[in-house]
Amino acid sequence: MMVAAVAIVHGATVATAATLKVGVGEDYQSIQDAVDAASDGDTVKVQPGTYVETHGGAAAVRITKPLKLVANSRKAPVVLSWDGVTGSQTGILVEPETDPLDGLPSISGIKIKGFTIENFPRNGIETRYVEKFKIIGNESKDNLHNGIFPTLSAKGVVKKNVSYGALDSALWVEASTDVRVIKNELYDSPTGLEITVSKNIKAKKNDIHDNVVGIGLYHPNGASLPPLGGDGDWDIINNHVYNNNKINTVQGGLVSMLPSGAGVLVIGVDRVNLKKNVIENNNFFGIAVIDWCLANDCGSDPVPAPGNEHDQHNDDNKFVKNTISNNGLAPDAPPELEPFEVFAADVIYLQTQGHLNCFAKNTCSGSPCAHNAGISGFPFFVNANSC
Ligand SMILES: [Ca+2]
Repeated sequence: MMVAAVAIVHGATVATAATLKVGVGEDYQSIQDAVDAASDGDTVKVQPGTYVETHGGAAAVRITKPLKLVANSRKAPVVLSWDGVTGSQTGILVEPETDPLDGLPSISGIKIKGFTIENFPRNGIETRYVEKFKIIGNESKDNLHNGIFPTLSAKGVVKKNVSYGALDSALWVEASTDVRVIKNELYDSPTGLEITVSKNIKAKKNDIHDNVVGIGLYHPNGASLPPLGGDGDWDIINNHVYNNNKINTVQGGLVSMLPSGAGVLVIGVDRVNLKKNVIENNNFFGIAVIDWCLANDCGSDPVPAPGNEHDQHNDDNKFVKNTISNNGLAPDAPPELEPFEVFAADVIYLQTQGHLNCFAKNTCSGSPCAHNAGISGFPFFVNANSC
C-alpha cells in the first residue's frame, strides 16, 4: 500500500508540470513573461535567438519560484543581453520575493541551463536563498561584477559553465553550503574561482587560466559578511590553474589589490584541502598562504583574537599531491605588494604562527616546495608542517 500511495503522488506531480516555450512563433516572446506565468516545478524552454528584456526590473529575468529555465541551445545560441538602458542590472536572478527572516534558503529546486548571458552591469547568474540548484552549461560573457554568483544558497551544483570578462570573479561561491563546482572554464577576470564565507564546497576539474588570481580563497572580510559558523571544508581537487598573469586594471577596493600572476591565493581561511591540482606558469606564485592582515591593511578591519573562527590566520589547511611548476619567475605586484616580490616562487608560505597547515607529496619546479620561511632576513615566518 505504501508503494502504491507514493506512486500516485509522484504521478500527480509529473502530470501537472508544464513546459512553457519562449521564442518566435511560441506562446511567449519574453522570458520573464513565461517565468511569471509558470507554476512551481514547470519548465520554461527558450528557443535560439537573442533576448533583450525591457521591463526594467532588478534583473532581466527574475525567478521567485522553483522551476527549470532551459535554453534550447544545442544548435544555436540562446543569448540574454542587457538592454543598455533600464535598471535590470543582473541577467538571471533567482531569489524569494522577500528575504527569509531565518536567513535560510526558501526556494528549493532550480535549474538554469544552456544560456549565454552578456554585458550586464552586475552579475550574469545569481542565486540568493536558493537550495537544490543546478547551473549547467551556461556562458557568462562580460558581466561586470561576477559571472556566476551563488550566494546565501545551499546544495547546488555549478557545472560545465564558461565564464569570462568579469570585473570581480568569474565564479564566486559566497555564504553558501554544500556546493559542487565542476568542470567549469573560468578566465579573464580578477579572480577566476572565488570562495568566501562558505562551508562544504567541492571544486573539481575546473580549467582556470588567464585571470589576475586563478583561485581566491579569501577571509570573510573580503566579502564583508560574517562567518556562517563552521566555515571551511573546501575541497579543491584536480583543477588546472595556469597562466593567471592578467594585469589587474581594477581601480579601488580590495579587488584592485589582487596581485597579477597568482595561481591559488589562500588568505585567512580554514580547513581547505587542496589536492592533486596542476598549478603552472603563474608569474608571481603557484600557491600563496598568507595571513589576512599581512596581505591587507587591517587598520580599519576588526581583528578578532587567534582561535576565533573569524581570526585572520590560515588554520588546518592541507596541500597534498599538487604539481606546482614554473611559477614565480616574473612577479609584477602592485606598488603596495611589491615587498612581497622577494618571495616569488611555486609556493609562498607566510605565517607568523603554527596553525597546523601542512604540505606533503607536492611536486615543485623550485626549492623549497612547501614554504619560503627560510629566506634570510625574515626569521619571523614559521615553516609549514608535513601532513
Ligand atoms: Ca583561522
